[in-house]
Amino acid sequence: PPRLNCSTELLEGPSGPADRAGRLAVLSPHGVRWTYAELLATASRIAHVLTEDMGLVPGNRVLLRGTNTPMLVAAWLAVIRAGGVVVATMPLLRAKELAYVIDKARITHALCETALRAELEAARGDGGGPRTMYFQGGADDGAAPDTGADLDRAMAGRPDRFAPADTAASDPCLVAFTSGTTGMPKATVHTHRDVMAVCRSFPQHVLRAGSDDRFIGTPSLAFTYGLGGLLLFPLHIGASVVLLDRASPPQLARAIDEFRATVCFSGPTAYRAMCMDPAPYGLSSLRECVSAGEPLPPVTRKMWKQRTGHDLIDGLGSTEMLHIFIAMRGEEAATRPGALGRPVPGYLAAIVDEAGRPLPYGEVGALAVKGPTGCRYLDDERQVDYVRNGWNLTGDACWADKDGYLHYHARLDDMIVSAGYNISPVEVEATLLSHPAVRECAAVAAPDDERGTVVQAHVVLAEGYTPSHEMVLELQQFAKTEMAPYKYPRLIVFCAELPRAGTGKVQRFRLRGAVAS
Ligand code: 3SK
Repeated sequence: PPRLNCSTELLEGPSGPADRAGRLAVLSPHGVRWTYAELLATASRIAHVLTEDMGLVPGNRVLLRGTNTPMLVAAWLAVIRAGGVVVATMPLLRAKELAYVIDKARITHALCETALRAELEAARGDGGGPRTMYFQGGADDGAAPDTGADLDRAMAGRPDRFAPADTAASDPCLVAFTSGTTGMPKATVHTHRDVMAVCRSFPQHVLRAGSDDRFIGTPSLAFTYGLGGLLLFPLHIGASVVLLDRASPPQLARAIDEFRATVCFSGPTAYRAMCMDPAPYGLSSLRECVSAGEPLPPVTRKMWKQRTGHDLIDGLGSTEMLHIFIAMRGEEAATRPGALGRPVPGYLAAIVDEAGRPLPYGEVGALAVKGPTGCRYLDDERQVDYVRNGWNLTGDACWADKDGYLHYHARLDDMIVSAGYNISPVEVEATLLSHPAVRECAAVAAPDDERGTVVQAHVVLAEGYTPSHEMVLELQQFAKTEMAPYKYPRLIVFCAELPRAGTGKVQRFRLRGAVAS
């Protein structure tokens, strides 16, 4: 419809609030268990504070800063219900990065978890910055109330209904920042209609979930992968979601067991770590597990199947497109080894050359996608590089087979060209990960006088293995027997961990130029 406030569909469902009022909506390991009626009441109270105490008017941009908690979900819905635009930020952001967001997105208001206030206050500086209120994060575990939580106090006694702002479907409701894996994050703008479009594409056509499901996962709600998987998709179908403010792989595994979660959204590194963890957490409640954010190595898919009996759904998405636009269910993976999947219904994909011409099947080129959630950058001249003739160039290099399955090659920025060979870091990483000594790894190009660049692998060793010259030789020998030898990592760096953005994605630009063993 031309008039649409997406908070209404998310909070009330297609047939009104009475239909789902008593069902559980959000839960947390700190004891919160809100029904849909309680979530609607909390979001409504926050919307009253935003408009009546903080002076929010439709179109204002509101920075949200918090870990994944029921209160953050309520704040997200409240801003949109009041006609504001949510600008959610990663909890790990420092003052300088927050100041960039405040300036770039022209933030007028902010809602922040009390535990994360220091960096936001530093970003606001003496000039005051956005009008800000603080909340406690929704803990209900008997902890003493935080005296700094002025939002929690202001909400008390406010009406538990708030008439949603009369917004157009094409009005912006979200400004999402890209993860900054290559440098300065870009701001992407999404509308109420975009939000409903992602709820009706991947979850309806690929994920098989219903109102009895219980969602759980690791990505921050500030990353659009987490926003979809842990807020939009469960609420849209009236299911429940467990929100983890801390979500290391062991914490995730414990919570899956404790809450009997059925649908999980996470990334390859966490799935792999849960497989390697000797703790005997039962993961038997899980039915549907989605992996995105980073390419899924075939060995991780295999390990997960052995550990849980379930196939992973692999997806490729982007902040620019809001959520997943190419995906494959695990059952298909058996007959399509190595494939990434096909366009999610609603989206089209093409592999094109530099001039935007379609390439023949089998040839690696730039991935272009078209769909209902296409990208609009906020004040950014890079728009012309990213969107051409209505097609979004995602920055990924892929190839397509004759049946329309896409195969991932690399991020275009990350491709390694060595002695004239095009090498995919994804393939090098997948190979090294199939060696038992390798827990995590990332391959990048390192300068080399003779070959231009060579493959440099950064390796986190699994427990029980130690860095040594012999280990370098063993991994190199292994790589040469598993792949065409020109792809083997001529340089190997051992490290304790890989540098990652708040989304969990490896920040390869920080690995380039590292000194090898
Ligand atoms: O950036 C990504 O990898 C991603 C994946 C799935 C959904 C959304 C995003 C941003």
